[in-house]
Amino acid sequence: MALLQIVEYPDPRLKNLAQPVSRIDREIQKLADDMAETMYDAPGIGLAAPQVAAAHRVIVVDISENRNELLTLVNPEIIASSGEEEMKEGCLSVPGVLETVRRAERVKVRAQDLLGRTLELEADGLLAVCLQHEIDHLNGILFVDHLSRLKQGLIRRKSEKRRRDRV
Ligand code: K1U
Ligand code: ZN
Repeated sequence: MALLQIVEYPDPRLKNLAQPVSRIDREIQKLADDMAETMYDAPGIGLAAPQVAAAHRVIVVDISENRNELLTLVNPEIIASSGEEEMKEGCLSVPGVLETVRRAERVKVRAQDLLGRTLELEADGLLAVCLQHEIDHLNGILFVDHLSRLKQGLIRRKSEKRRRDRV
């Protein structure tokens, strides 16, 4: 397994639409393994392939306290949602920023596992929020895109300064 570099906002690669996975081969399995290692190391509760510069529709999620309930989803899609909820979110691609985002309270997600089996899962609370956040990444949407233009401008400037100061 290997640690991957996380792409940071406002890198334009985060705006790209990730492509559906047509065959779950060794490359996809290795990507998923490396993404899980990268998520646990960060640490984070989720990670989407575009965040490690891979344009595939793959996400990993683990919201468990003991960090031992890994969910790896290929081609995940939200097939039903209901309610509304506001929660504070962070993003490994937007370090140092925590903002409240309004999303659906409950979601039903259809996806494939790494063996290509189709699964459906229903989620609420933090898992529902995390799944929506990660599936947004596959569609080139960041949590900052859910905020006001004013906040987006402030976060963009903060992120650009952070990148400049690091070089
Ligand atoms: O996709 C990402 O950037 C990962 C992100 C997921 C997420 C967090 C909060 C709400 C929705 C989605 C993170 O994991 S940010 C880090 C984080 O939340 C965390 C880190 C360590 C322990 C607990 C949480
Ligand atoms: Zn994120």
